[in-house]
Amino acid sequence: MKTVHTDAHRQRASRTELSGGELVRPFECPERVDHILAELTARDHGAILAPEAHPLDRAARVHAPDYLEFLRTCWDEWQAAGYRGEAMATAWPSRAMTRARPPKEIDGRIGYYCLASETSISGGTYEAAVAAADVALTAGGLVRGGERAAFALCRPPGHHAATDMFGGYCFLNNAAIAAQAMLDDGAARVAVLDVDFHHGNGTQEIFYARDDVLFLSLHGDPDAAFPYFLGGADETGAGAGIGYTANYPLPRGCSYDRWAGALDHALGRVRDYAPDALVVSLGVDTFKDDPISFFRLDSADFLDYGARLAALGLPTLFVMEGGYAVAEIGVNTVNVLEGFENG
Ligand code: OKP
Ligand code: ZN
Repeated sequence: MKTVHTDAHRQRASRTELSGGELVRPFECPERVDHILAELTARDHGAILAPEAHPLDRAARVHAPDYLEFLRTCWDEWQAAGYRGEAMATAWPSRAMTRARPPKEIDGRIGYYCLASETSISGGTYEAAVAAADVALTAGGLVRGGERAAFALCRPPGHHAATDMFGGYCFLNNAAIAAQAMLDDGAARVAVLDVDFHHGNGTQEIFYARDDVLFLSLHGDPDAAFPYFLGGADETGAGAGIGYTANYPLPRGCSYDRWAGALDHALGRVRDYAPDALVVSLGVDTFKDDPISFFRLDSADFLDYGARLAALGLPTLFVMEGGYAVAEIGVNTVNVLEGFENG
């Protein structure tokens, strides 16, 4: 399987994440990619290609133009305002303050576009996010062009990014951008299966009222896990999209047996939908030693579920999302891809 990758991700090198009331070095760090690349190379997984640049219109198919402009200019405006730290939101339109329109001042504007304040914006964040979208689009193009599967080694991740909101380490929704591009390039239906530990709230929001994308997510129950405010089993779509969202919230300590049972159910839904392609939001933070998650998958389980994905027989685009047990992220990620190829 071919991998698409670029060093441009290194420009996303924020120093601060708000975690437990402290500013810590972000869990979502550049070394994550180094470990995945090392494992791809050690196991001779396949060619590693550079992405092609795509026009921003591709991202604008799922993101609002004013949001893209905010991302592009945020860091410069933050610095121009004289703030010394990285750009972080501290106030936003909430249930009690419903004036939901972007203020002029960047300190307020960042709140309008932010859904979770752990994530700071720093120099190079926008450029890295655009490069990650290019990675997903290029790998998606390979799949549309007839490859059985391709791996988009995206960083920063994307699945929490909504139409006009960033957070949860995500800025542009790489998987949604790639899925939309497949539709725009002729696919009739695409399924997006999100196996990251966290609910793919952004992807769900983007496609919630549509029947041309089936969105399915297995994740930590939002009663107990980020992103907390979306991801319930009762969210099944709206309007024309009713029945085209499926959530599988799972409890703390979830074993592979239980997780794989939910996966098999989701795969049955994908099969019935008969899409032209499958996009997998591939986070490996379901691993037992992940520092911010609470499932119990071990490294061999990733091989096993890779094979289950392959059994669908669909053209498949893997898009990298989370995974914060940095030393094991390479083995776990490549296990999914290898399990798929040998499956
Ligand atoms: C991004 B992806 C840590 C709290 C972390 C944000 C998690 C974002 C996960 N103290 N909250 O889905 O892997
Ligand atoms: Zn995650």
